[in-house]
Order: sequence, then C-alpha cells, then structure tokens
Amino acid sequence: MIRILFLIATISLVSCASSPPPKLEYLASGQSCIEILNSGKSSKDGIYMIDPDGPGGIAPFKAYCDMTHEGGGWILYAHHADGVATLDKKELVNKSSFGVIENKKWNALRVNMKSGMMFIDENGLVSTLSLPKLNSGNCSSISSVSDLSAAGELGKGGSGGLWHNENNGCTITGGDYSIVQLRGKSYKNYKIAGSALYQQSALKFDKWPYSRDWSYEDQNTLLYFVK
Ligand SMILES: [Ca+2]
Repeated sequence: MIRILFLIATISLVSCASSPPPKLEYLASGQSCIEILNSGKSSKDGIYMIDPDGPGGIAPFKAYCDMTHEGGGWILYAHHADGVATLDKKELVNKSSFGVIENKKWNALRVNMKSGMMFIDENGLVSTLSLPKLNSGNCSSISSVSDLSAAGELGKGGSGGLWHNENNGCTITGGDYSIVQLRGKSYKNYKIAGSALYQQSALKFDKWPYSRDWSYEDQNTLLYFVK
C-alpha cells in the first residue's frame, strides 16, 4: 500500500514537472506592429510585444495591434469616450476599457511614427490623418504633445486637442478648426466632446466617414491608433 502511494506521488511530481510552459501573453514580437505584419510573423489583431525605439531606450512593451484596417500595423495608444472624466494611464490600452498609454511609451511611438493616425468609432467607422498633417497643426502639433493625459485641456496654449489646426487664431471659434480631440470630459459650450474629430480648417483628414465635418453627433467613443 505504501509502495502504491509512493508511486502515485512520484507520478504526480513527474507530471507536474513536465506540464507545458505557460502560454505567451502576446502573439509575436518586433519593433512595431507594421514591422511584425510585414515580416509575416503574424497578421492577427491582438496583443504584441513591441519596441518602437529599437535596442536600448525604453524596454519592449505589450500593445494592441490592429492588423486589418487601412493596411494594418496600427498600434492602439488611447481608447476614450464622451463623458469619461479621466484619461487614466494604462500599462496596456485595450478595447475593453478606457485609458491612454503611459507617457514614455507614447513618446517612443510619437517620435517613431511613420504614417500617421487612424481612429475607429463604436460603429466601426474609420478616419485617418497623415503624419505630415499631424506635424502641421498650427495650434497644437503632434511634435509637442508629450503628455497624453493633459493633451486636450482647453485653454492650454489655446489648444483644444491632441492635434489642432485653425485657419484664424487658436480660439476654437468661427467653425474653422480641425481637431483630434482627447479630452477629460465634454465641454458643452464648444460642443467639444471627450472623444471627437473635426475637419473644418484647411487641413482635412485623409479618410473621413462622417456626413458632417465633425464627428461628435455620430460617435461617442474612439479607438486611437498610430503607425
Ligand atoms: Ca527600446
């Protein structure tokens, strides 16, 4: 009897030791989502390990990649909605909760951006804005936005957005502004919503799915991507 118990205990120990390694928490790794997609390592939407600034600099980190829309290879950096009061910094921004990516990751993504931005609303409508236009915002250019959680506060430098171009002044009046809005909450006097896009200045989005030149009447929620 003792021998049988010993045998069972031995078998349990052996089966424990030979159990498979834990499943990887990401699909593949690479410098960026587009690099991973182009390399043929994976083309599924999901979580990847990326290192936007390459060897050295910041450590590789997990990020959600959209590999299907607009050529794929898009990195999710923010998920926001109207009425959400805070822009919480998240270790991993995903589609199931609201937040923005941590600043050191955001800045590595921002300075290594090659193509521009993509936005997808809760209805699946897709907008895009190219990097040259993002760099040309005369009121708020992407080159100067180093803190996502403070990016959208009205009154800071007259800017109302993560990106802001305006034909005359930077006052968000006169209906001549284009904005990528990422604000802490709705601002009803200006109808500047928590997450919204505007293309009323001379700088227009490259892809624009809305019937009006502002999105807030058609969407409440946006996923924000860079490539
Ligand atoms: Ca690095």
